[in-house]
Amino acid sequence: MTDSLTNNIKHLFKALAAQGVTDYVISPGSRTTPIALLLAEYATYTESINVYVDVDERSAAFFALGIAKATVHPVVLIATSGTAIANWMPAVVEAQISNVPLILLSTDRPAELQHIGTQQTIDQTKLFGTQVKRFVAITLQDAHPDVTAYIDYEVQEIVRLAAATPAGPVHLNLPLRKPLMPVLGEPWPDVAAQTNVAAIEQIDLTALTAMITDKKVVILAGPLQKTVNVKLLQELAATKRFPIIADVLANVRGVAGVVNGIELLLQTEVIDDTLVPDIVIRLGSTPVSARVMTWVQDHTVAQIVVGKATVGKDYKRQISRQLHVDENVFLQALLASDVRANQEYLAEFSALGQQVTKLMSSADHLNEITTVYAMRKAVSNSAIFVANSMPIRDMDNFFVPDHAVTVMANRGANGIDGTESTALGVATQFDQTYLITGDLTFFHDMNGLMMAKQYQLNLTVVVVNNDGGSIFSFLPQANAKDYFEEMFGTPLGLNVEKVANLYDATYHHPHTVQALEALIMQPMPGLNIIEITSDRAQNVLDHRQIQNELQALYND
Ligand SMILES: Cc1ncc(C[n+]2csc(CCOP(=O)(O)OP(=O)(O)O)c2C)c(N)n1
Repeated sequence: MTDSLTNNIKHLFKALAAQGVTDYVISPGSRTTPIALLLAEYATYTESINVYVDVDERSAAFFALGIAKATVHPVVLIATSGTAIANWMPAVVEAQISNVPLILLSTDRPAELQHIGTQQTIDQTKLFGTQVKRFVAITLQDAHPDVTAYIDYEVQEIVRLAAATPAGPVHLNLPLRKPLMPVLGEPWPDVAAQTNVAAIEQIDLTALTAMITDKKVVILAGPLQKTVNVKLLQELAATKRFPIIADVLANVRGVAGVVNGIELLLQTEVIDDTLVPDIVIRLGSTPVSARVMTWVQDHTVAQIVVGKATVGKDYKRQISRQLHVDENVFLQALLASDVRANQEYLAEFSALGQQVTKLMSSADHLNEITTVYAMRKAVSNSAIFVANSMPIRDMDNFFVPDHAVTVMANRGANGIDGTESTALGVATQFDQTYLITGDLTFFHDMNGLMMAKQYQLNLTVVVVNNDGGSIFSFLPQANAKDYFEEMFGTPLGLNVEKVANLYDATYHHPHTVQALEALIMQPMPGLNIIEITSDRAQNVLDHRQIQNELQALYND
């Protein structure tokens, strides 16, 4: 006969399913026993349920983050009590800032074993503090029908809350008393779905369109959630002809009127004051380019910020007007309006972005810049996950895709941790995924690579190996020559090929742009690691050279 533990856990899973949750990432442990066994049973008879087992909780959390980023749907994490769940923290922080829905199910010792020296027992109450949208403790071994009804209700509410804009993580702590074995092979209950109906939003843009017509208006598209329909944004560039300064994570590049390389253009001072906009319309979260935000601030440009998760997120405090509306509703209203852009302005502005691309197409030496440029050859409909440090900055300047691809990164807290794991989480949702990363970032989460083999995921990792952190060579501490290498450069001297062998990856080491592009442009099954040998000092010179070339184009 089914006991209360088994029955309540089944209700927990069925309540999650009632809200459309399908993906679970679980790490092994004893306290999770009834949850793990019933999840395995549930997945056996339910095709839509995907269970991933990852023995490293830090990687598991980033893997779940990757799935949730790619699906824009809550993903469940499950782990045992103690330090296991504390390992989730970095991914939880990233999810909180970048608005990714995660459902954290931590198992715990019961109340009578807390604070009295019990093994593997830590205080899990509100462990993630302000990083989660809600903390709830649920007792699963109480036979009272109210408890089961509460699980049906509250678990569905928790899923709704995680996904509600701005999305983010929620934490359910599950204290469990021994015996922990559930009853297997019994029928499962049905749980009725709670229906959530969102109001249909509208926005009146009469005042705004009058304000912006014929003005020098720029749309600044920062990193955008996958829920934003970038086709609307591209249509806006094509039909209304507003220039769009597009962050690499806006996924809107490759269309006329869309400008890339804003950081480089501002750094080289090739944008003169006649091109300063009257008004900036900003969508998406904080752009990769820090200079573009300073530029808007320095010229006291009026800034209109659109999007429920974006409003209130202007660290330059330059916002003139905030539109608390879904980005798609705004874009549709702007497309339907009779607003006109200043046509000369578009022509002058988009010529700038083309200059950066023109420079790239003549570069033929394999280095860090031409490596990110080669990523444009990524196969159609693939995903490119970009590591922090120099890869995201170089991609932001130089990447314009040849085909439709989805570019993602962990740009909430900008950590160099969990990178392979997030990329592999993304890889569960794409036929082909790429990761472009520096070597320190690569070694930081190399354990995450084991999931590629476990689940036959197709990931091509491009490791730019300059033996250390090259970003610091661009910063003032590079002048502290006596201490720089030890404290910032931090060369590890590790062997990428041996890592490839450890994780059964196919290793490649191209030495020319053509050889790299030939690898990138074809789908590659399984785990592939492409090492690009670089040099930190040379990388600084390469960046200076391209800045000089860009300036020379304008001085001619
Ligand atoms: C978890 C975490 N630790 C430390 C940092 C600080 N940090 C930023 S970039 C960087 C170096 C990264 O080196 P690498 O991955 O080799 O990339 P490169 O700088 O060479 O492009 C470090 C340590 C961080 N952002 N996140």
